Amino acid sequence: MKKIIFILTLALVGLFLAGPSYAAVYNYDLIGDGNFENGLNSWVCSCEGSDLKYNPVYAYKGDYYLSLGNYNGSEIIAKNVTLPDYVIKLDLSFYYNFNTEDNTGWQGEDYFNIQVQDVYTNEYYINDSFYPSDSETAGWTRQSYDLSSLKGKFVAVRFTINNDNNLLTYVDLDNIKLQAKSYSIIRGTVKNSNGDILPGATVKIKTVKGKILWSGTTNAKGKFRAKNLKGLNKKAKIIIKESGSRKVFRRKLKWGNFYSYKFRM
Ligand SMILES: [Ca+2]
Ligand SMILES: [Ca+2]
Repeated sequence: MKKIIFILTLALVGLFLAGPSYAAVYNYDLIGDGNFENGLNSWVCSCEGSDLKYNPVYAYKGDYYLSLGNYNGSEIIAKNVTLPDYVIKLDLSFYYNFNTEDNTGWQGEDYFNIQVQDVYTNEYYINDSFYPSDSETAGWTRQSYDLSSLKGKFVAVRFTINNDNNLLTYVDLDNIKLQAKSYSIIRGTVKNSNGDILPGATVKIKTVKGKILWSGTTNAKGKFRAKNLKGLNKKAKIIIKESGSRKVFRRKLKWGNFYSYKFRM
């Protein structure tokens, strides 16, 4: 019995140590409460509780959002995040609504700034500012940054709004996410028009521009499993050939997803 428990423990520790690096597919958020639905305790914030606004109609997601700025000085919200070294894709994204009275065209002291900074070396990987002269957004606007090259680093993600003493600027923020994503998998079953499974069918998965992402054949059960697929902003082409017939299917392919499709020739 002891031996069995020991082996089970080893297996569990092994699973834990392996972590998501061996998991087939994952897509999860590293920020935590970027939706501001549970207060500001998980953030470092040089702001005020009153900056957290309740408005289920206006909030981009949920009931709350954060409104920074609108007074003489700067307000900052930040969080340190460990970026795992095993991930394939890292995407920082958020929704913001930039409002300003200071539309003078002068790029001065009113600005909205986004930083991703190395906690150890202080190097800035992202240091991006929006000014009143860049004009207001007409409602919630999505902004995103590809942080894939930063895997394994420990970074501060920081949003700052600065104002001078007249003509105020503020930014509403919601739905901040830092998604860690794997490659994707497409599992397919190929059948002919009669509904019979088709073993040995050739399958090629390509980008719309024709670059091959995966190729293989269906097994004895007419199934294939395409692994390690890069995410695309467009649909992928899935080209299936079997005894003289050829058919092209188009299916969406994002990062970190498991897709299961049936294909009828
Ligand atoms: Ca929210
Ligand atoms: Ca101003």
